[in-house]
Amino acid sequence: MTGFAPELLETLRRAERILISTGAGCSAESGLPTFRDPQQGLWAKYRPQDLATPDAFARDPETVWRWYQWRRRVHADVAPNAAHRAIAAMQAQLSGATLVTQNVDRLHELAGSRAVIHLHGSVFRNKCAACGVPMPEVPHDLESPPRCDSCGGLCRPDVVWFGEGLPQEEWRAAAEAAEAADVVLSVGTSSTVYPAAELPVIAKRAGALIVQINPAPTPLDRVAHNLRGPAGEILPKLLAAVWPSGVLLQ
Ligand code: BJW
Ligand code: ZN
Repeated sequence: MTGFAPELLETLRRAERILISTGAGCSAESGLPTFRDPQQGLWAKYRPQDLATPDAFARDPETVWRWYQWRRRVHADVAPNAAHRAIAAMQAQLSGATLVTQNVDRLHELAGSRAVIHLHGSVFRNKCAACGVPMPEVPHDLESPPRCDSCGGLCRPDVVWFGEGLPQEEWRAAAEAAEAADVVLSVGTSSTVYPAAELPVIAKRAGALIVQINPAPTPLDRVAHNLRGPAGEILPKLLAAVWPSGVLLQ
């Protein structure tokens, strides 16, 4: 007895294409704060309009840079958790599994996931704020943003801020995978940030089953099969129930 509905397990076993879509909750058990938790969330302590918009960077690049340097130091110290490992094992089990994440960490890659589609960029990458050219990683204690060799513009993290478009190729691949999916696993996202929150909607419209793994309710609840609880507990159990031969990578 796994506690999962038998029809859910059967649909997952039969699925040829699964879209796994993750958010900050997937990395919470690694020790990274989410954004919208009322106590511990980043947006409970900092104002997104002061730190995560192009205007904020134009007004006060040093403050924004230092905040991301602090985030880099935090991210560099954490390791993947059981949820990341279960997702990597699912990908190894099913060639038709696509992994798309809003997370700017690299924990899926460290857990062994391949071809991760990053919708909101990476906190570790840099680019020029003026001309967009990629810039090299710098020590995480550098206090001020370096200048671009090509145009003299300021260096910024290669993440997607509010009001900025998502990387086109990544968004196209994610939307295509949503159209084609038999099942979407939505893991640890509040499903409030667009256009990422559109993915399960696109998939549902095209006939997919939406499975949500989250300890708290979200706007996705009414269209999803809801598995309430931490991803690091639920995903390994789901993996074992659907694919008993699925090997958890260490
Ligand atoms: C667990 C757990 C455990 C906890 N296990 N679960 C349509 C309608 C309304 C607004 C818009 C719209 N279209 C666009 C917008 C505007 C805006 C937007 O969506 N605003 C809404 C907030 C209202 N979107 C944008 O601006 C986007 N760009 C865009 O649309 O461009 C088009 C355009 C451009 C120019 C001109 C015209 C059009 C860009 C959005 C970029 C988001 N950026 C951030 C920051 C990234 C960099 C950084 O890290 O600093 O991305 S904001 C932040 O939110 C971050 C995340 O990726 C994103 C999503 O958050 P996520 O992952 O869902 O985290 P939380 O904290 O919200 O939720 C965590 C969940 O985990 C919770 O549910 C917990 O319960 C759960 N949980 N423990 C499982 N153990
Ligand atoms: Zn430049």
